Amino acid sequence: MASLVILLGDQLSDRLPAFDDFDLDTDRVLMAEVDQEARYVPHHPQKILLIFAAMRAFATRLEQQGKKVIYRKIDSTIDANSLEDAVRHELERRHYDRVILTHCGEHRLHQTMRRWQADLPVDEVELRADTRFIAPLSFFRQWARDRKAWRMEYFYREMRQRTGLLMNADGSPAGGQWNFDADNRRAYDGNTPLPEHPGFEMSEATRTLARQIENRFGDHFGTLDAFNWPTTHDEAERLLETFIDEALPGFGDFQDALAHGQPFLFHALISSSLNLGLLDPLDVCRRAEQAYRDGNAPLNAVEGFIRQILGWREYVRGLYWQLMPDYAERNHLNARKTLPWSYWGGETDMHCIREVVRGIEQYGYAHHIQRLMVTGNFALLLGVNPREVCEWYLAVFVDAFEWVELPNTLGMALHADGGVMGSKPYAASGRYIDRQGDYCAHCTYNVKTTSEDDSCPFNSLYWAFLDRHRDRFEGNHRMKMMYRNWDRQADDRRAATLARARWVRNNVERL
Ligand code: FAD
Ligand code: DLZ
Ligand code: SF4
Repeated sequence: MASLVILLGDQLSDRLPAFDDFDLDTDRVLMAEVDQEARYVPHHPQKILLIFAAMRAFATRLEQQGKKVIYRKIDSTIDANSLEDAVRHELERRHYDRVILTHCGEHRLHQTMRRWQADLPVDEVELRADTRFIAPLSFFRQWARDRKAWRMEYFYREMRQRTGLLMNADGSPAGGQWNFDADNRRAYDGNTPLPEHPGFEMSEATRTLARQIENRFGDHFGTLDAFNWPTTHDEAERLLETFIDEALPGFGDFQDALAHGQPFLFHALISSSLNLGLLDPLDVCRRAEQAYRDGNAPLNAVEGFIRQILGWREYVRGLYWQLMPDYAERNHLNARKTLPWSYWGGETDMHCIREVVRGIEQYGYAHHIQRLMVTGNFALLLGVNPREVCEWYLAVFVDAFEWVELPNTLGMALHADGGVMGSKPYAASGRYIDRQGDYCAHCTYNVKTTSEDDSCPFNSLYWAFLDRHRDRFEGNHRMKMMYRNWDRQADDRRAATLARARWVRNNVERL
């Protein structure tokens, strides 16, 4: 029985069940760099380079294990625009009894693959689980079925119990508390030394690939010059090790910080490695826990870090597969505006937007608070249509795959799911951004005022957002205080705020 195992660019793990019964004599692996996957949104050139370089390195690793790999490079002479073309071409070239797939990370491709059983000239198409997650999809499904309201915090507690991570022998959480979120909100003090991230040397072959990508996808937003993402399991391991030794102790305190000229702060930069399969999430969590048990990192840092992976990352994946495809269509706040040009690098005087977008252009990266409270918050307050915002997030980050991008963008940042991801929108004025760091000190806008010509655009937009959606949010007990503050203001002051917000919304390209 000859099998053809299809491996996608974000499935680079040899521990997948797709390899369980791999026969070195008869079976083959197919990997293909294809235009369609690189173009269905205009992916950042660093994302394309990362995926292709990692795929090539992984193919070599499989060959070293004795597996036969058919690898289609992007400049291959075979006319294969899509993954389906590449599979079909191989099935026409050689006889196989069976095609083996791994559950992919996106509904679009999942639907296509489900059709392959009927469409492809092969007897059997078998879809196997993606076991690179800590919670199987069936676990989330059961968990979700048992409750009316889903909250990450409760899912996370079950995951802690299930894995034993940061648990005492008596079943209580380490430190007597499940969550140290309140200890994760300091602005960066400028004194705590910042970690140094390892540099990854590009091979000559990767340099050549970079030039090809430049030529082929040069019209996509983003530059390649500062590319420094791990493309192999060993490099990802080095990145993780450095993070745990140097940055994890500061991760807790400064998790929500924003600092001018510092795109990485104490963040791990491991999301692309996790999502591609170069790191294993449970192993990452265990390593962080060990740092706490050894007295090398404080609990607020380790719990905060583990919560992101064991909690948020697993939760959004479960939620995505539970709610797709309808989830992608949601637009609870009826947001219709188009994305400002500044998100694609267009000129703006808003320092926070400029700084975050410049970081994305250079690295294909922004940390969580930049994504949520700067670019996400601004799109939410402006009322930009979720589809456009989601496409932007999917395109510009090296770690973006729809299973993780969509719930974070549509749900967490835009509240377009009506409160599935979060019980209240993450709407904030410029005061929040000012409190978390020094962006505002570098800005021509005045973060202290609301309705002047030079007032921070976030300020008036924030109040106008509350005003516009009063019917939806006034009854939310977590937002009562905000409405009280708004209602307490004098009528003429509120009118001036709304007038400024109207101007901002109508003149976004002039900000
Ligand atoms: P750290 O801050 O060091 O965190 C460690 C790890 O925790 C991350 O590598 C990641 O795997 C996990 N994690 C943290 N927060 C989340 C979260 N909210 N959801 C899922 N996992 C999380 N993450 C992606 O991997 N891909 C995306 O496309 C993506 N899109 C996002 C869009 C928006 C609007 C927002 C608000 C967040 C998004 N995130 C996404 C989550 C998070 O911002 C990134 O995982 C993180 O910034 C990656 O950098 P890091 O590895 O330095 O993370
Ligand atoms: C994102 C991406 C890109 C840019 N290119 C490829 C590719 O050429 N071949 C491939 O197998 N996968 C690629 N990917 C990753 C897929 O788009 C990804 O597997 C799906 O979006 C599901 O997560
Ligand atoms: Fe951003 Fe407003 Fe601060 Fe300027 S003043 S950096 S626009 S929050």
